[in-house]
Amino acid sequence: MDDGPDRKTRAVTRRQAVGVLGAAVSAVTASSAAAAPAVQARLGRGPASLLYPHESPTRAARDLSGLWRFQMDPTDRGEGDRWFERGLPAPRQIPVPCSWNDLFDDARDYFGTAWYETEFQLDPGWRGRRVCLRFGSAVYRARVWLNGQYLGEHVGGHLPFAFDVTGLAQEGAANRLSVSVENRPQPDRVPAAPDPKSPTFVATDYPQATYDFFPYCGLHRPVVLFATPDIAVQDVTVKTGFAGGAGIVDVAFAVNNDWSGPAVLVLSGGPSPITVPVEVKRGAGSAQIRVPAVRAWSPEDPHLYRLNVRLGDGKAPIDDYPIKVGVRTVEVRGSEIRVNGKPVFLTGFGKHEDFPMHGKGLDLPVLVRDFELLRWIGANSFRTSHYPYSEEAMMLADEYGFLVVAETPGVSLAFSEPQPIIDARYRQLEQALGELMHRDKNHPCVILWSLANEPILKPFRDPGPAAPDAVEKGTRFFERLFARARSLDATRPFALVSVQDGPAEWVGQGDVICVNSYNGWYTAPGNLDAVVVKLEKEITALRARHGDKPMFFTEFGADAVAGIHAHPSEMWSEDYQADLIEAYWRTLRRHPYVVGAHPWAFADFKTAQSIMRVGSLNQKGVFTRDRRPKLAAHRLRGLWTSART
Ligand code: BDP
Repeated sequence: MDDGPDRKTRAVTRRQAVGVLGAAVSAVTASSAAAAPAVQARLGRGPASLLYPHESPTRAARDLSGLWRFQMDPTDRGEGDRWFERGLPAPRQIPVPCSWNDLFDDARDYFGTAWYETEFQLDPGWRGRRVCLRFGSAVYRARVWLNGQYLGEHVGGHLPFAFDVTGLAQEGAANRLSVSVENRPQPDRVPAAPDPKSPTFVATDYPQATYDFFPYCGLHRPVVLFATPDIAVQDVTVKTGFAGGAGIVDVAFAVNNDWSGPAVLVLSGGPSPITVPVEVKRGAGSAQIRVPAVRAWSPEDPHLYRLNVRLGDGKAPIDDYPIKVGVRTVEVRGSEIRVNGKPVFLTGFGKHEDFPMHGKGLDLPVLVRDFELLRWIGANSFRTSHYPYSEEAMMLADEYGFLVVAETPGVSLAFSEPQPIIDARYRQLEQALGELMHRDKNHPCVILWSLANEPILKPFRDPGPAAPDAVEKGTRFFERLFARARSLDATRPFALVSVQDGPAEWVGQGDVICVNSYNGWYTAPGNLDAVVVKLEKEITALRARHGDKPMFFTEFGADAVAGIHAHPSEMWSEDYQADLIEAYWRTLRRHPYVVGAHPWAFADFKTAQSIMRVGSLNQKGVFTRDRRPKLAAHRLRGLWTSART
């Protein structure tokens, strides 16, 4: 069941068994890392870089998005029958990227293995270059073959993985790419599914998940083929700050193959480009760039500089990797979150990647429209609830100047299960956290890492008691996770998002106290008068427990079915939703140490079927699923664009 260490062993064994170790391939994922070193050592190029495949004079990329062949494999016979060699026996067409669930009637509630297959030609202009294959996200586990040869696998959705396919992808012939993807509900995954064999299991939803969104699956983000020189920039880390009126940009980068030699950093976007030479030693280079009269990145002026990391001594670079840089600082000071030294108040929402037909597939028009609507309503921020969003979303947030709370897929972790299950989840979550922080470390928009959403003592719908040591188990889990996270980034604060009344020992480990609070809905439903009284009590209790740490209400709200109205307002009406959100807003704004208010949610989104979710939708969106404003959207716009802080 555990996708962790076992999987690694299996990957190695399998590779040896089918004799592909001689192939020029290397898989670069934590889960397949064990398979890679032998191959990498011989190639000397190291693992494929996970940097976003931007093009430059030395780099080219080809998006393989489009219609692929697709076949479900409910009995898991595809590998045994060598579909990766023979081709899919009875395929239909599927768009990539996209979830499969909304496309085919028989696939909506299908979470088992499904195969994707396509062919591509290699650009003759890429001859002699290193060629890699990169997946933006596959939910949940993907296994990949090229021309019948196994490349490796990646476990966990929402994060990129890549393979070196130099020499294996051939010029002058069709190259067949085969991918198997599965998203089986399992208790030891993150997010987890409840164990139907547990004596306390009660099915309340279909499909039964532990979290409140539909478990869409498939190849959700672009699959890209990209070419680089053999010696290339492998990774870049940018940290920014200020010294007087100047900006400080610290750049550290890695070059593969332990390369040593001259390089140059070029920062443009100011009055004139700034060039700093660097001596790369054994694959590592670093330098500081001073930017006089810097234009800081901020929500009001999201200015982005462009940094080029160029290997070589000048004219014709060996490699050139471009990245955008926003110069800004973020810190928690007393009860404030400060950006560039100034306190910010976060207005915005928790969102979802969710749209009819596409499911969780990357949809650029929806992304742009969402950001336009966030601007229209007066939001300056959002949370990537409850998993990492696309890299395109993060790049666009840099451009729009949104402040982003970047969240891991650690939603609804429960701590009454046996320790081996908790340990397996820990391993998976630590892997996802590392991959997320590595992917998003250079985005100025990311101002806070959220390690988890609503960890709980026992699953919500489990009628039994929580394990007596559940609090302690969770405390240990989060101590380890926070320590790991803090060791990876010293420039941003960390938090976990707690559910109303969640253990103080868990949320208290964060630098910001993030709380989801549902007075007027799950507690005191329908009673608007009680909302403010209960909320005030909650705020007082949190303050007493957590001292002067900033407090951030990351969720509150009510379902509203668009078109239902009531006066006096009542549950499920647009009026009630608007009134409840306004009551929260006015109450929260009375407390100077509350630094953010994010109504849940930005837009209605698809869920499992249940008696709680009309139309299989969570309707707490202030926009409908097709992005039409409800009354609450207009109300918020009034509050947020006049009461700007
Ligand atoms: C919160 C969860 C969120 C749910 C929301 C709700 O964080 O994912 O969608 O409740 O029930 O507890 O609407």
